[in-house]
Amino acid sequence: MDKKLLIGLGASLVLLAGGAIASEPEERERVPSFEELDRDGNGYLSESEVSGVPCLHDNFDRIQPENEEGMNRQEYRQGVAQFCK
Ligand SMILES: [Ca+2]
Repeated sequence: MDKKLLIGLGASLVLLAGGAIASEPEERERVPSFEELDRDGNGYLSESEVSGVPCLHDNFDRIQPENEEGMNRQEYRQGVAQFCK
């Protein structure tokens, strides 16, 4: 088997695996709790702390945290209700 064919097969497998992950509904709907996300425990979620939650991270500016440290518990709840459906 030549190298190009092997590379092509490998790329197809990666695409297939990616599609399987993207269509997994449980992964998309589960949003970690405030406590899980607040890694440094300062009571605010920074942009980097929500980086694993696209619905919050992508809308970080729209959720508009009042505090420079990030969004507080109430802003987190509103953000989840509004953007993580
Ligand atoms: Ca924090």
